[in-house]
Amino acid sequence: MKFLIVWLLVAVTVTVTVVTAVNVTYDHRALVIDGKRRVLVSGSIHYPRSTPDMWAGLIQKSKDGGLDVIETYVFWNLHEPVRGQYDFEGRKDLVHFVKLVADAGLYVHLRIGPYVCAEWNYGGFPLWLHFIPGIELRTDNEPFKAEMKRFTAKIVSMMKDEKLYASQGGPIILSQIENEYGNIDSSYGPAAKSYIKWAASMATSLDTGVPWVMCQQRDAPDPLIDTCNGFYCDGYKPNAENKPTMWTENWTGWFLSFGGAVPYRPVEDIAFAVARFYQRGGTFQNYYMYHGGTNFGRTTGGPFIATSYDYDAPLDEYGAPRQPKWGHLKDLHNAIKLCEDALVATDPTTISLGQNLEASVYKTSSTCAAFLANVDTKNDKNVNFNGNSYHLPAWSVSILSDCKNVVFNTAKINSMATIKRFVAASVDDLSDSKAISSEWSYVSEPVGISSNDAFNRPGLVEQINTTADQSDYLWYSISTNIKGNEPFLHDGFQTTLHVKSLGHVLHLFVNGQLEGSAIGNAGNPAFTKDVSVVLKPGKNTVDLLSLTVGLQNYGAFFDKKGAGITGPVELDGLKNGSNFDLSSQQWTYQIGLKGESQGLNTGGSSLWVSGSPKSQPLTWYKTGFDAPTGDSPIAIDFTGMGKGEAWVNGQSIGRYWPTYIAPTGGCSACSYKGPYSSNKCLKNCGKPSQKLYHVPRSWLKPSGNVLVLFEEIGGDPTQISFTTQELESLCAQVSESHPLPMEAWSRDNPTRKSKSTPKPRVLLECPHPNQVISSIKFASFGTPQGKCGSFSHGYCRSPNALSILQKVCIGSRRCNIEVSSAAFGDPCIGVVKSLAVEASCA
Ligand SMILES: *[C@@H]1O[C@H](CO)[C@@H](O)[C@H](O)[C@H]1NC(C)=O
Ligand SMILES: *[C@@H]1O[C@H](CO)[C@@H](O)[C@H](O)[C@H]1NC(C)=O
Ligand SMILES: *[C@@H]1O[C@H](CO)[C@@H](O)[C@H](O)[C@H]1NC(C)=O
Ligand SMILES: CC(=O)N[C@H]1CO[C@H](CO)[C@@H](O)[C@@H]1O
Repeated sequence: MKFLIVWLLVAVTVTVTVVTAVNVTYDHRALVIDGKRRVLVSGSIHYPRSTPDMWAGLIQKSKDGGLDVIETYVFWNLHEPVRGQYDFEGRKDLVHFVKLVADAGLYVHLRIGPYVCAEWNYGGFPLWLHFIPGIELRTDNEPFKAEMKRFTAKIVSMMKDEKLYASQGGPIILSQIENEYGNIDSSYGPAAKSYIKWAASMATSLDTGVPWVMCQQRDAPDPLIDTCNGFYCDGYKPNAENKPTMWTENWTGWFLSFGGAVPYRPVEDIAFAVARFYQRGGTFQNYYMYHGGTNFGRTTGGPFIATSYDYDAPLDEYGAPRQPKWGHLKDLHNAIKLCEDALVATDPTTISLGQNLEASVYKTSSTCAAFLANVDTKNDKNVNFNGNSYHLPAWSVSILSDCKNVVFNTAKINSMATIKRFVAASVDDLSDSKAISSEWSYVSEPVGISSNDAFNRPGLVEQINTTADQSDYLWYSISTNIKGNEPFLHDGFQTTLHVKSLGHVLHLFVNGQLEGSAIGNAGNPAFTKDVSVVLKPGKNTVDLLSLTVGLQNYGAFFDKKGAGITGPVELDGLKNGSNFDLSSQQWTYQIGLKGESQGLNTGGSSLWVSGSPKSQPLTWYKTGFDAPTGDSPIAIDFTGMGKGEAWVNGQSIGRYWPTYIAPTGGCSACSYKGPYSSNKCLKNCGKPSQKLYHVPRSWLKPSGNVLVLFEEIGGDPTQISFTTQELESLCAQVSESHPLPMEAWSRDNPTRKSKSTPKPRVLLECPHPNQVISSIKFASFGTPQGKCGSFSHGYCRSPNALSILQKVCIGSRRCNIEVSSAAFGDPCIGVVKSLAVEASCA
């Protein structure tokens, strides 16, 4: 409690700052804030993908990582689930999020959209839009434009009421209207052009006092700035001479799909892309994502986007810095900021230093900064520049903040690395079991129609039109009376059922038994499923449970992409060669599950029966549990379960699906050198796409928590366990040839602070303030090899590296040591040596 009071006092003092209006404009070089051109670094954090109690920490770690701007989309379907009924509570509290960014002293780029893509359900559009008569989405259509304008104006006026635009003294310096429409606008014909003109003038008319941008929109009308999205944007030139070069989405990694391997992007390549962008005249770039987070509930787009939206971002799904990505990009941002005065003073002069070698110089009478790039994908090169010689590794950029000294090279990582693992957490100190609980209760979900709201239709219906996305689930049910002499029966009562579906998942029951399942994939959600079935004399029921796994979020006319069993549904061949078609018969439909309408997800209701039947399809499970101790982030390891959704104290942690396994191929070693693409670097091949699911600490009480699962295909809940994220190792590997650490350079005078010649240093720091370095697992000065977790000595090594590191580091939270022969003795004269260290904290 004491802690809380102190914290409140601090919060109050911080927020009572004087607000003054800030004038944001732009010219051909940069955004101009209060008359001064600025070089800005931005990062995306989507507020609903974390919890409000995580926000301040995420924003602070972004600031510590060298960001100036936080960018977020606004999620229309979250804020207006029913037309005219708004929701800005909890994770949806946009105003609170923007204010926290302001409290940290950072700016906001508010990308209203309101189409946002974002791997978010239906691209952020509320599903009710689809049912407005005469509507056509994202084109010059009056009903659509009326809705888009109403929502955009609503968000702008909320921001204005809270004085959140820079023009009012708030943090918002930029806003976006529409989103990547230029990628697909040709499909919409001439109406696309008039729609974009309308969107630009509608946005401008809302009079925010700050500039608007459109991303991936070459024809963005004045005064909107057209900006670039992509893995690289260094060739981008805006569509008018008076607009700055801005990069609104630089993909720090890529998103995960159920059924896919886990994508990652090496930091040397991101740093290269960002340095190239500023080298060639860019002044604003945004990391998409800086923190990806979690797709809680049913918010993922798709189909098949996973619940984790980690994105290999500099802050991991749980909010912790991903090292060395976070640290290396921080060093890059510092290096760019050292050059800011030169960057904004003039346009770059670019000169070739040879094949694949390029220097860009920003020089005025009083300041000079240079970027030297080697875009060769294989060979390191030595170049001469301004009378000095520089070594440039392949696919790298060196930044010279005074046109002479290298303060940073994108391929040389000085930052420490960490290895983190999720380890089993016991909820009960007295027991050795890793299981969350051995005491479960359950409710069986009826197979087929159980609700009074069920309805009949002749023929098969499209799913999204029918459910309006009120649930993932739609039952298609039919019964037939079998006499035994039907022409589709073979060998007694045996036949085959053929079901054709637009996707995404199907569970097929005959006479109450699960006879088979079918799943599509992200690339092709549709499928045909053939199941051999045995019917019986008399009445037989066929119950098809069709599921969506996130609605389409991208592409021209994505909103019209259907799902569900649109047929045909047939039994095996008749004597005349055709199949027996059930498609056009009378079907009975039920939207959603009985348990959903009974509110079983909250754990309430008196229907629960104790025990836990194993591997039973369509079962709700419930247990109580105590929170794992400590304050490390928590995830549930769902190994043992099939597919379903999970709720903690009534809040959905998302869809779980540990049985959807990534293909075995595609995970071979990936080099950061050469152009990146979304499937270039993959890990976890042949393993579940996602087995760990984030449980936010703020959703838990110390004890008396309720966990509910709905399992579709069958699993054993006594196998699932809590894990917590723990640090296994801290590492660093720094060469004598690396640039000096950032602390050696001064912002006011971009040349070195001290006249003596300092050396590169290794810096280790335990992330947790209450921990100290407890052991040095490995240390080698010389020619060590390998990487964090598997370092080994090379042919040359100093005999005393381990004892020196032990002496300097053990017992301290951070330690710092020069990488030089002066510190360690010279084990191989004339060879460039490095220091590699692996340590642990406790
Ligand atoms: C804002 O800055 C622009 C350009 O720097 C200038 O033309 C304009 O007058 C300024 N507006 C205000 C309200 O100060
Ligand atoms: C949904 O219903 C509308 C109106 O009946 C129809 O035009 C549209 O094609 C349907 N969508 C799908 C995917 O079947
Ligand atoms: C085959 O027989 C079925 C059932 O008698 C009938 O409905 C169908 O039209 C026939 N198909 C052809 C191609 O004759
Ligand atoms: C054109 C393209 O691929 N756009 C993607 C850029 O990345 C964002 C975020 O991952 C996606 O939402 C876009 O679809």
